[in-house]
Amino acid sequence: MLKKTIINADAIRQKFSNAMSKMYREEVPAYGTLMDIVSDVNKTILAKDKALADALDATKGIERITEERHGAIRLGTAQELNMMRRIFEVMGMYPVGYYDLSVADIPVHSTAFRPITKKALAFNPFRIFTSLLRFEFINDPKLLLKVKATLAERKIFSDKAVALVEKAERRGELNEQDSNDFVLEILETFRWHSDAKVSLELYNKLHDSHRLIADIVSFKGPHINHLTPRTLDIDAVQTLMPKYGINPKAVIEGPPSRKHPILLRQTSFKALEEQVNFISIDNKKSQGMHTARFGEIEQRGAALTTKGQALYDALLNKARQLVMPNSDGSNAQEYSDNLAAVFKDFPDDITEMHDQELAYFNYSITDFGKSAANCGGDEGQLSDLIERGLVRYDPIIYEDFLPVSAAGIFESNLGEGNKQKIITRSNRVEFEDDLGGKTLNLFDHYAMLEAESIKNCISILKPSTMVM
Ligand code: OOG
Ligand code: NI
Repeated sequence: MLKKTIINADAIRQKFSNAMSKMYREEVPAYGTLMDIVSDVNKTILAKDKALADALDATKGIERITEERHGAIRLGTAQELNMMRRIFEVMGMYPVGYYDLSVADIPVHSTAFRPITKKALAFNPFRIFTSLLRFEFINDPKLLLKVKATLAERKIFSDKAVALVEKAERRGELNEQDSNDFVLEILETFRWHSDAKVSLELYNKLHDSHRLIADIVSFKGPHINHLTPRTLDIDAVQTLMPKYGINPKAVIEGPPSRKHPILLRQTSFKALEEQVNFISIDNKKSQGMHTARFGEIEQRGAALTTKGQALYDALLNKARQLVMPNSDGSNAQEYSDNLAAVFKDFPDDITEMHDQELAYFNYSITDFGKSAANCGGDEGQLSDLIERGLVRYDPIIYEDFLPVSAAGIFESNLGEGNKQKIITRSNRVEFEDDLGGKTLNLFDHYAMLEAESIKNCISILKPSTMVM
């Protein structure tokens, strides 16, 4: 993977994440309310659940929780995606994973830009789910020409932003003043604009083709469409939202509630209806409404191995074949009861998940292990070291996304009546061409982190007959 290291990337990312959060709080006040609910729920959980607090501490997770969030943008062209990659690189964020959303009749494919090292994640784990429009799914050739012409005309990065990216690439860092300017300039790319780049007539045509196409093509830039704080108890937040006047989507996406969370559970609240000024033709005022921006929360659990992921996919499919959630919430209880019943086949026990190799784990030396190491090392197999309490393992938290869940989030905010069928065509190679770099493979990455943690334990405890 193309990977440049900018010396103060972590600090720039943190500044940017905070600036985005502040801007979104002003633009979408319900996001601020959601942040407050999440923070209260997280505090309550940590006070109650000593084991969770310990596990988070062992993986250095506690401090990052309240700061943690992801966002999403949707881009129109390969050039935009390419420049975006360079911008994120300045902030130490790299493209991880390839998500083909055409499987859910959504005309985009995506990656998530995020920090990848343990240290960078612990410092600030800000992520941006980034989608690129796929022209091949626009069937009307005339409309396609208009789309291309409209996108070719817009300029989503300021000259100063581009100059600062080039400077960072040349020097390998940005000084304090330049980092502050960089954050301000990039923030502009993500800002909401109520003045559209198209007429109401074209907007309606785009909208009829797919609501997402209208959202991507009609505006001056790729406004941030949501920011998502991480909660330690998503069920609690889902129940609390209506009490604070926020209307959540019908069901939580992803696995059911479990004692030991896996992957990712997400829920969102409905997009705002915002007033838009379209380009006026013949001096007629043309105003309209657009729904794009929403709020979301998520709870993260263990990253799954290919074996665990296959089991998850099979169970989710099975559950969704039995009951699909209605967007009006009329069968929400039935859906979640059914999901819970089907997922009984996924062990909800850390030892079993470990021994059946369903999840990835971070191995670390216990306090007892540290004193043993100080006494000149120990010997034995990894399993012995664990049994004797010298080494512990904790699930590696999943830092990525799930295509089926993402599709559910997209859909809940695009509304009904957009059931145009798309022929699935996954095209990672084309996406990477447009991106100008490779996307990191999720499973390889988690496996590498696990292997590194084992290596680290071995090098400290130095058992003479280590068998893995
Ligand atoms: C992105 C939806 C995907 C998630 O959390 O799965 C996403 C979008 O609506 O642009 O953010
Ligand atoms: Ni999201």
